Amino acid sequence: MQLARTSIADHNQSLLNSHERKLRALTGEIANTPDIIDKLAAFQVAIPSWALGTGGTRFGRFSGGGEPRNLEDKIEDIGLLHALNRSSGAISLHIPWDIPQDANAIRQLAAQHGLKFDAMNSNTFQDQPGQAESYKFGSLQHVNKAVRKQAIQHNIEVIKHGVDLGSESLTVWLADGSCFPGQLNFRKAFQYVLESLQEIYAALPANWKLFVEYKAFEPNFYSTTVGDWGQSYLYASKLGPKAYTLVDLGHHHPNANIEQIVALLLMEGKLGGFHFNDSKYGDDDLTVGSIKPYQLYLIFRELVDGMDAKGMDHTTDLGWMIDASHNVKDPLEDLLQSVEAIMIAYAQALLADAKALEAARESNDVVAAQEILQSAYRTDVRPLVAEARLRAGGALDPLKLYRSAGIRQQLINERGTKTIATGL
Ligand SMILES: [Mn+2]
Repeated sequence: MQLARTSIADHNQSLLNSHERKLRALTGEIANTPDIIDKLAAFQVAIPSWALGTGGTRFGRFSGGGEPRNLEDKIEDIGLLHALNRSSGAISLHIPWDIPQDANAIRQLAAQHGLKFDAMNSNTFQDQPGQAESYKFGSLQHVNKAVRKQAIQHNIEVIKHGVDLGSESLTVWLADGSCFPGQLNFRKAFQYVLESLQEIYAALPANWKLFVEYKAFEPNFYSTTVGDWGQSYLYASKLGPKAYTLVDLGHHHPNANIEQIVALLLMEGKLGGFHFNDSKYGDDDLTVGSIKPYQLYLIFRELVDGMDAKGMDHTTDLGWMIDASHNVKDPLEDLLQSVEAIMIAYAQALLADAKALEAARESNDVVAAQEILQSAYRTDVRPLVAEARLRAGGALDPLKLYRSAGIRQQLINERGTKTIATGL
């Protein structure tokens, strides 16, 4: 289904007076709102194809109705999100869950919805039917060369699918590691992964980037072979200029200072991509900004600061993607909430007075530094985010329109109540 332009226009008309009143109050207070609104309107976050179906846990999965049945449906769902918020203009695919039967047709369909193909994701954390070798004891780290070869070949296949679709990056996340002390020779595992990544790196087209994603634990619980940003940085540095670290917010030990990690990776020119989600305990993959919105803001502050220090383009120089999934919300509503949380944190980060903050630091005025940071965080920037959406042709209140237009019911009518999206 496609959202009629008239329904967005009618919705916006009904909220316009109230919106303009709130916006005027903000623009009267803040000097650089035109610049902030332009940056917000340009910012795009990729939606992962696996987040469009209801996620599950180790214990069960409770599917919702009208879930996408295939890649075409997934693109249509992201097209709906993008029509509503104008900030979801890219899709991140997972292979083998989303292998396109006809890459040209898929490319055209995505273009019709104004969508680009963001990073491709490989999968060596599961065995697929008919696969010769098993990943039970790892993939790129495996002691058996035949297993490593199979995993390398799979990643090269993923690059080929990505080239056909116009993607320009590959994200490698490995489940490799060990569950028990003594199981693994750490140095050998590192070397095998490095050599395997080198073969994958050699297959990258000239304009491509390789993102090495780290994760501290799970599914292995004693060691992970790309376990933290230091290890990822080590791989990325040894691989070469096209390799970068990818930070997933949920892949750290509890209370890790992610904003500091981000600042240093940016300083070294090795931050490539970002996976947004939120968590209370581990890799909970909850809605962005639902648990720790202040941390999200602090991370964005470092992102903006670090990118500005290097003259980077906020929209295009890093890969921005949501990586979340859970089992109690309508996935499309959840994604609208996540994108909104990202835009709010970005707007607050743009709002913070960087010059005054630096001056406070230079004079060791700890109190002033905190006041400057928190003053931006405590500003209700939602009218700025809504204004950016309005100017880009989106809805003033995407979630409200999604509900009032009965989009989920229409999807159920089209696709049925018992559809199950491919993926986890
Ligand atoms: Mn991730």
